Amino acid sequence: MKLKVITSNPGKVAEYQKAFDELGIEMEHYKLPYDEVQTSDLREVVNKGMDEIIAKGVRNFIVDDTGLFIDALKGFPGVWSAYAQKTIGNKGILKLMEGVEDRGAEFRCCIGCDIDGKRIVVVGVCRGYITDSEKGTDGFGFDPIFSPDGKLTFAEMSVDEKNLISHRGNAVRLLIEQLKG
Ligand code: ITT
Repeated sequence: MKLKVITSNPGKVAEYQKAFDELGIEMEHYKLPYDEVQTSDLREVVNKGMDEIIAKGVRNFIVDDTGLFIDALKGFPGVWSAYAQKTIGNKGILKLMEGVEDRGAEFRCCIGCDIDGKRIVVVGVCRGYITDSEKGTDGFGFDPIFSPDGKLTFAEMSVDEKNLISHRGNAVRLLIEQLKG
């Protein structure tokens, strides 16, 4: 079976492909722009996006809305993560965090899956720390400045290593549990 991953981000597709390999489900990178509503709720973004995609006649797909929520910045960039990444980037985030002692942060990943006419929406979380500098060249987005255990950043891990502990990996495990049920 095949699932479309509707995203502009090829890094997400690579992570989904690895995570679904064991189930023999093939991921197809599918580019279909959809409206990401401005709300503080990742689930709402995903549900509204799914309604729009289904209204366009596309079925059997995954959408993913993810944010990095930094404790000391009261959850910023959170739902504005894509905008923050495009404008100030990782260097800008590190600048905002200069001299800040509390480095705690978490990624939240909301997955919406449309499969055989059913809708499953799950959220996976990964807590960790904002590093002092960018480290590593793998992954994408905030990976070089986020470390789940204060040692390696996600950008210093392979896709398999990241999936084992990441927000997306945790969300996929919840999704697979529901798919099996
Ligand atoms: P789509 O909306 O087209 O799927 P996107 O990359 O904009 O692609 P999000 O809105 O979910 O996806 O992501 C918000 C930002 O967070 C964006 O800049 C991503 O690069 C970044 N991001 C998402 N998942 C991430 C991860 O696992 N590791 C690091 N950064 C991530």
